[in-house]
Amino acid sequence: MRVFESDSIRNICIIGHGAAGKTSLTSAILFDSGAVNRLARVEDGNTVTDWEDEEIERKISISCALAHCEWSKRKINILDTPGYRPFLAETQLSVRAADAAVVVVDAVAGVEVQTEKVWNFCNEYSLPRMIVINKADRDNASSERTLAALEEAFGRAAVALEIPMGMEKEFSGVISLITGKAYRYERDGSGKFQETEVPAQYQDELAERRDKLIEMVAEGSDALMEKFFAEGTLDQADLMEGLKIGVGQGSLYPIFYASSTLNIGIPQILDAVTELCPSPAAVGQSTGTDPKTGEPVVRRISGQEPYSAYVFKTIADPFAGRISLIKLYSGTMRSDTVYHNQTKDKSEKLGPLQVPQGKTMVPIGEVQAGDFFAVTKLRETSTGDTLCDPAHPILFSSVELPEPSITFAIEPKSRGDEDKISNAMARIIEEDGAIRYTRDPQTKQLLLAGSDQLHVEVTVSKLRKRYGVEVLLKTPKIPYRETIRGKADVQGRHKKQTGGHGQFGDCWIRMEPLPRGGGFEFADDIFGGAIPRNFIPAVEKGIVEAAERGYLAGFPVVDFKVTLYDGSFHPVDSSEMAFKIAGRLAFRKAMESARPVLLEPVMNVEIYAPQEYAGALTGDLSSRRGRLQGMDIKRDIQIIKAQVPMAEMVSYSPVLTSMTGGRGSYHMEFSHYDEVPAQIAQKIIEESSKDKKEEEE
Ligand SMILES: Nc1nc2c(ncn2[C@@H]2O[C@H](COP(=O)(O)OP(=O)(O)O)[C@@H](O)[C@H]2O)c(=O)[nH]1
Ligand SMILES: [Mg+2]
Repeated sequence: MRVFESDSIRNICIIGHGAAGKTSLTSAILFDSGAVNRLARVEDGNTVTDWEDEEIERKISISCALAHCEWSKRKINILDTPGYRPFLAETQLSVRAADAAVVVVDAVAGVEVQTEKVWNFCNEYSLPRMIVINKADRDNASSERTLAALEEAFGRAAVALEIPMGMEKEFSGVISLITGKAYRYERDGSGKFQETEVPAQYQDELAERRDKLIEMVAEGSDALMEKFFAEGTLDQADLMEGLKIGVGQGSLYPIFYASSTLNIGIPQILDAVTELCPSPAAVGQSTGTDPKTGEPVVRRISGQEPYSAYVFKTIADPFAGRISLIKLYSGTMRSDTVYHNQTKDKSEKLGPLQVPQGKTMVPIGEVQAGDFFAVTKLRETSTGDTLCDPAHPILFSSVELPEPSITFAIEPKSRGDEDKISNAMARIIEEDGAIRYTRDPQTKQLLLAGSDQLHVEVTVSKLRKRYGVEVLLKTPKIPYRETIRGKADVQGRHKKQTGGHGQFGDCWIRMEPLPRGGGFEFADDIFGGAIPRNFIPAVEKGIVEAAERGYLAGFPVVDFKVTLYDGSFHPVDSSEMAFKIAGRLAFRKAMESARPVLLEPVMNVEIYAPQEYAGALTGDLSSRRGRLQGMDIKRDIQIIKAQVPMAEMVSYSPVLTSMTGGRGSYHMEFSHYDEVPAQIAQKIIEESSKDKKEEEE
């Protein structure tokens, strides 16, 4: 493997809505550039970048995958990314690492929900973008409609640099506005094409579009504007220069056409990647922070600078172990060398550096600034870490992944597998930071949370296939709680005479509600030694323990205050144990008259869907006891904000999917506890006494 300098490298991520053809485009790129010797297909499960078992089986991209090729003596690093919502965290990681994005849209479907989402990821990093209208060969593919949708979504800056020759079954190639030539392709997947003069029927359109393009490009720079005014046009070199500036500064999103499966239009896209997208050297610098002061630190992307690198992704490979994908920002890195992990403040030896082609690793002795590489079996290093020269410290910012929106309980099929699950989950989380694995302290269930049901199912499938643990997915138990609405003033008295020593404890308590979230308060109001000091904590302990076990339905009692104000004791028979029991008795007696109620967790929910579904969605929410908090519209996407009891949301994900044809998504987080309406509470209480009976039987 050759070593490439930073001006000969392009780092691109291929992003877009699911099924737009990103993996197929990557496959065609690898074939046309000679990196692989066959045009692999998603359907055949043999593409370089959908290499994980889960991806092959489901025929969708789940993780981002790194591949590379050479084109015009440049090395192009390609990150193929998922486009389905449950896996967009991976896409975020890729966008973070790339220097430019190729946004793929389907020529039939146009701009879709996740197209906008991934576009916004690029906005966050001011990433230069080009657009590929793929599937130009499909029935109902339309150039006009797709261009209009792109312009509407992304503005006038989205501008075609090509005219497609025919669409749908007739799609046979492209005409370049830059070269003014036509490229006519074989339709056999070979990628063979002929460069020809532009057919007569396209000549007027070409001239008109080219003039418009030149004018637009000239607007992007003062120097070009002057030339344009002086000569009425721009020559080829100036046009290219202007396009490059426009793409680099994000004022221009050039559009190209392709059929990835018929292998049409790819070389023109690769020319554009190498000529218009910035190399790391052209990007110039990367900003991080000083680990001590938090002040910004700028690092030039150059081999002359001290080394600095960023770990953008980890793969938990069951055979190779942990694989770290790394972008080297500055300096040079070599195989089998000790480097400093600034994030963890530890040194770590990197073994052989490797260049991944999907799952295949090619060893490389050294890597130059701007390039990507992989290294296996790092101990200390995880996704988001910075490696750098400790004498020139810098920390690069990592990606903040979205919080999960759906939670399942998992139960091992065989008892005793819990430790195995914990170990396996720790590894899965290394590669998928959008998964959460916890144990609910109240319900004691193991909880697996992800962005979507599919996300959780894929994780369960990884557990089975990679680590041999089978688990069942269950609806998580709702962590209900109990509280009181009224006050009580009661006595708890424990007296027992067994053989020699008796037991005696006696206390008087007042119980009253606290505001929501108030927890538990205990006040000691004993005067004159009615209960000796050393027994008072025992009374409190008895109450706390009883409150944890619940009164109505076995859920912990919260938000109440107990004041211990009187009692009595026996000089011989009183003990801590006796006062603990007295406390417990007092608690239960107080609950009888303090009007106990059930509390349930209520979630803040945000739902995103096209406007047309707003009515149906809000209707559904009110049937789930939801309270609408507000509506918002962000470009055609309706945002519905509501507060909904958690119990009503556990099965929401599939419902939303079916109600919106997969176009809706939602996010929720815990808001507060609220009283359960009486009728529903009654059912929960009945259920719990049934459960208890079953347990006892
Ligand atoms: N007709 C046609 N089908 C395509 C084209 N590109 C991809 N596909 C098909 O569309 C589906 C999704 O493609 P894939 O590359 O997995 O999309 P991704 O989710 O964006 O990676 C697969 O069945 C592909 O065979 C294309 O240019 N034309
Ligand atoms: Mg894909």
